[in-house]
Amino acid sequence: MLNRRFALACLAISASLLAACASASSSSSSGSSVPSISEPDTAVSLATVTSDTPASTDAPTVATTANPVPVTVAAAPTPTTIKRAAKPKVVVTPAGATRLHYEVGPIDIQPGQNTIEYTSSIPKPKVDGWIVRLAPNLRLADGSTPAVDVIHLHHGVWLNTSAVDSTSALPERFFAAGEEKTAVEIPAGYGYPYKASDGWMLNYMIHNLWPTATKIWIQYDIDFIAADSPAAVGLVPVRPIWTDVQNGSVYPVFDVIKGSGDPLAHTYTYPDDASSPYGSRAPKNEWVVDRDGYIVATAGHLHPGGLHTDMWLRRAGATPLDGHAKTNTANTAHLFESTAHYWEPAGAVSWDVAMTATPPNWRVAVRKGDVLSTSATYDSSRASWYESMGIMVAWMADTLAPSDTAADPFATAVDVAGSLTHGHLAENDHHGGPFDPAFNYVDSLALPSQPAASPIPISSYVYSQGDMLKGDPIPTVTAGGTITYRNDDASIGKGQWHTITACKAPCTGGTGIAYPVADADIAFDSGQLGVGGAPTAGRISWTTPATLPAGTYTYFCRIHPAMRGAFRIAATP
Ligand SMILES: [Cu+2]
Repeated sequence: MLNRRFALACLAISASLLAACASASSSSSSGSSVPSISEPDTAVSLATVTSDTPASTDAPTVATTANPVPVTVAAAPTPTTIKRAAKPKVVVTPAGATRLHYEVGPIDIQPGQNTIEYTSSIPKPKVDGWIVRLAPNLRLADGSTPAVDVIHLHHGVWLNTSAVDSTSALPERFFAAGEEKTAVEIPAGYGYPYKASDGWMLNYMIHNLWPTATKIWIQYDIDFIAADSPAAVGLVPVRPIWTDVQNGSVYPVFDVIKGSGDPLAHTYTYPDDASSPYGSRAPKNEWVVDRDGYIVATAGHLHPGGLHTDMWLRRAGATPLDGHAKTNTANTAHLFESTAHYWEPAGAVSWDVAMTATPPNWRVAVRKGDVLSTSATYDSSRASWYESMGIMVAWMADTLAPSDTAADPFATAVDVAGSLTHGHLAENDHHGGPFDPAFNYVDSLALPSQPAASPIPISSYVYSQGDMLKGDPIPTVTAGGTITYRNDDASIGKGQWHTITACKAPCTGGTGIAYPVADADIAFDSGQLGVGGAPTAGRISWTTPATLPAGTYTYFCRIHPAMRGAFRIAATP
């Protein structure tokens, strides 16, 4: 009971106890405390320019171009204990490039935050030049990388407001990452041209899984070749081609329901397996190539449960190659599969994953009028995956670099295996699942019933009836009846949005990046109860389906997965 009280206090009352909860339930430093140390020199206020590292950017120097020596990265995202066979890229700073380290922050993160935010400007290089690699991360005030089950980057999109995006009526989206922390590498001989006068902004969604405030810094390392550097001579410009199964949407997501999709493969591919994914509108996952050119690189972004994203090319009248075409789709070549490699011991259920990117010599010739598209495939045997994404950003050039050759994907198979963009990350090591003594969840199946309140409020991160940390009787209605939940935390601050999401009973394991998941055989999900635009449901209440058969149903909050509860449908009054 002490444990239960302790945990309840964690969830409901005390920020200082919460810090203890978070660190007790996490194997690495938690995001819940803000040490009173002075900030590092590079950290300045939001939306101002931090220092470049090294400071020589304004007058760039190139160590050597005659005998370039790859420099092993010191400031790369947290490395790297490889637990299983995998071959992540050896990350080196390309010849002639300088690694510039930038941070946006401190960003004040409110308890339980899961909001989409924008900055009007972010730090960027001070001189004209070329970007050849980008890698993201987060850090806390003490410099540590937060554990992913404590706080993480749901997604970040870097936008160039001085250019128009090629595939959507938006500023040019030139880099995106989520908690899979995909690094983008543009192959040797190419670069993304950059002007110091370009405007940059950042769209980011930081997910705080615990009800405690903190501060966070978004970090990004840019490998940069200054325009007046000898290494810049002859570089071929590339532009970002953003493909996305929900391209142009403010919050480009879709749901994968357990058991849906291909019944043999136990996978769900969006949009292929969705019924009317785009209604009567043009498919959002397609882009008509606007001029002849060459795709020189791509990599994918997806969420837990995701298995791979794929890039396809459709060409009128072309004959696809056997084994390298899209099933049941004429004239379509498979360009690349970005594969999710899970270090997660439980499999494809967490952020303990890295994506593959195209190999350095991969070049594909495309023609004006070809249709480039993407799809995303998720596992649908283990769980439902709500608010999932499928994005592939490609880099396209008008001409090839000297001595490069490109393949016609209808003449030569180009869907070769990729290489991982990074190795295992230590911040993904708290998996959850086994009993956690700090959170003594009650087995709801063994508890008696009580009449369900109407509605059942959710307040201070507690389901007022049936919360598993309270162990009180289970709110119950007779079959055919419904139970309504109301989120009374929804309007606190910028919004504290809870869900009621089915997990397999008893759903009492410790919280981590791999537990709980929406693995109940009868799936239900309330959406994020709040009124705040995406990602909220636009309402603070949710009612259980009247069709649920008799039984005891356990659920969790997808946003704050330490929140657990249960309700019951009785066969007879
Ligand atoms: Cu919640």
